Amino acid sequence: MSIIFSGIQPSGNLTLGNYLGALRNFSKMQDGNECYYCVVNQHAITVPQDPKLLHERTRALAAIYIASGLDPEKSTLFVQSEVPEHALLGWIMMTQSYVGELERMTQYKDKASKRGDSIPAGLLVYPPLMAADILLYQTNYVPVGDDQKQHMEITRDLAQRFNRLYGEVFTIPDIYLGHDGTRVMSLQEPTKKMSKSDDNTTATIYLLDEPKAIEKKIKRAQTDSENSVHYDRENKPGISNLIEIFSAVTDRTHEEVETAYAGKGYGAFKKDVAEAVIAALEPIQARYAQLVNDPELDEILDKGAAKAHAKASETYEKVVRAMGLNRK
Ligand code: AQP
Repeated sequence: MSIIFSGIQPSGNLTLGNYLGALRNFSKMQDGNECYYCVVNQHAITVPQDPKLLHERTRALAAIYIASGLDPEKSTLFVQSEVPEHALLGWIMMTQSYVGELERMTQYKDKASKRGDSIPAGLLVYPPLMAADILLYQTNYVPVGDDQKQHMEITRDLAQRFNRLYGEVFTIPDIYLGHDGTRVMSLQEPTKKMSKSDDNTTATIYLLDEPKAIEKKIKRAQTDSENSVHYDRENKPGISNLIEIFSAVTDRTHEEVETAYAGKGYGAFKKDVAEAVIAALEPIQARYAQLVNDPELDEILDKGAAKAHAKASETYEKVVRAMGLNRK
């Protein structure tokens, strides 16, 4: 049995990238493992958020977790801000981090470059908070998309640094990557990842998009002029992205997809990609609609926060003692 932790920010409407890269792996791991899945709302406030929207999206994200197959009887589902040890250990991990290593993070550089002179300090210290999230549960595996590799490396570095200085407190976690869909790209700029905060909404498939919208976005997805369904990430990023999406939702290899569409052209392929994505999202959307306003969701999150707190406080207590922060 392994301990699994992962989180998603309620910083926008969830995308097909969040689903294929992260969410759908969560439910696959819940049998035989001890799983903690978190709505990381304290990460979301590393950039400004509208309080009303943040509140709504936190609840919506929890409902999407369950709608995507997470079983609250098997996994612990909770909201980050309701387990205070995340912020407490987050501060301690910040004190163990170097400004230079934080400034080298690609996500920090990307997000900071869009904010002129007013770069929130929270963007810089995002990785030590993420490290705290993971280390509190003595996590073995973290299912995340490929874009989080660098943050996972710094998490491991911080854990190893801490253990060297203060004794063996933390388990060193490993990243868990699925197969296809670990980096779903923008439909309009396929060299950039699909992101919930992209201003161009035609570039992104949202999990709650209507079938018509999905069809339209895939039809308009940027490809090339060759009209040949062939996987080549470097030279044909648009069509390769669609092949990856199609492979991921239909459980087929790239080769099988290439063979099936040999000589068929992009129009027919895009139509089938859209149908497959719509079919994959339909049951999630139906379950989400039932759950989002159900008081049962609050019960699940209350129980989840209590269970997560019980586990997190054990680790936090060890950290406090190891560092001499205890009085008695
Ligand atoms: N395009 C993607 N392909 C595969 N996986 C992805 N993930 C995100 N985008 C893709 C995975 O989703 C999980 C949750 O991500 P997050 O909420 O922590 O934020 P993020 O990675 O920064 O995702 P976004 O959509 O780009 O959010 P914003 O725009 O708010 O920054 C992670 O496991 C991530 O790998």
